[in-house]
Amino acid sequence: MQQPKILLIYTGGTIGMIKDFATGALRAFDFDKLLERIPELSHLDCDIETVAFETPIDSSDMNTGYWIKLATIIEENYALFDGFVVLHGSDTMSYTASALSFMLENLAKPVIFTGSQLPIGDLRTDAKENLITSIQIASLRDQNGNPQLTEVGLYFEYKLYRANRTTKINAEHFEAFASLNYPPLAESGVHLKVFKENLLPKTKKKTFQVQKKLDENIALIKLFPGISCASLEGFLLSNSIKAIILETYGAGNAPTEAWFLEFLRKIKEKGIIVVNVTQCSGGKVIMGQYETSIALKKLGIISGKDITTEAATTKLMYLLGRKINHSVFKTMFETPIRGEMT
Ligand code: ASN
Repeated sequence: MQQPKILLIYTGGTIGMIKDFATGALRAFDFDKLLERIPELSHLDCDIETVAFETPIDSSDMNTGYWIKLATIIEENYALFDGFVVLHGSDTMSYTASALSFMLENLAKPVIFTGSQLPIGDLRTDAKENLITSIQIASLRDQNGNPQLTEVGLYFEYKLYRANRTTKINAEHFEAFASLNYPPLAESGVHLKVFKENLLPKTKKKTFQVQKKLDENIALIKLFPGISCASLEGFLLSNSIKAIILETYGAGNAPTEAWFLEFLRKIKEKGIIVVNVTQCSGGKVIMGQYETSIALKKLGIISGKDITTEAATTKLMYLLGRKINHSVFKTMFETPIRGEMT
């Protein structure tokens, strides 16, 4: 059997950064130098080719244009490679990886996102293990020689997660990501263990395609005690916003004050879609469990169930981009399409 072919896509992030001695700040550097620093890559049982963004970016500069660019690189190379590893800054990695999980339709090959907390050149770097194991995961095959993973994953500090279930939870620890509502897909220790029962089932004979229309006209409102009518009024005046994610408390609870419910009623009247997502990193929205969410349910607000804010944001952009009809939008959003909710 031929060795698996893996395409390594470098977008930027700490993994490929060096210290600018003039300012002391970290900045992106040339991708070729990244490979020079990891000679171990040549010992892996796969053929690796690389492609990099012309100007690598800190992931805080990530946007939908870059998502389309990344998806297009995968699309153009899809038939030529058995798996893809995306090197990305950790700050917005969960957003990009979630977006790609929706944009890459009928994916039948692994796309593994990884990065690091310390630059590759740092003595104590976490970059090497993250990169090497991600490539090994992308190379895994089943007994028929087909890719073992057929979804977008995120590998960091010994764990592979379903990408659209992850959130960056720590800016200091090597264990920077968590997936509180879904177990890991694989774990790396002395052995690399894949938990097959947690993987997405393989797509059957449908053609791989990339959805590149994303609608960015969405907003995110995070509730906090003391939130005022004045701070939300602007949303009622906007003519561009098509959907709002409401980050609520606990199991999807919100203030019951008359002004707030009136605000939501007017928002709905304007035809703006509202999705209820919890601020908690674990657990789910159950509208109607508490009195404080009954009104939201009555208003026909969409339940984000146990979706992350990252996945909710990108799923909204994806569904709005597909111009899903309002009458079925709620059902479409509340139904898992890439294993992003339970
Ligand atoms: N600021 C960096 C980024 O997200 C952080 C990192 O990669 N660890 O690009």
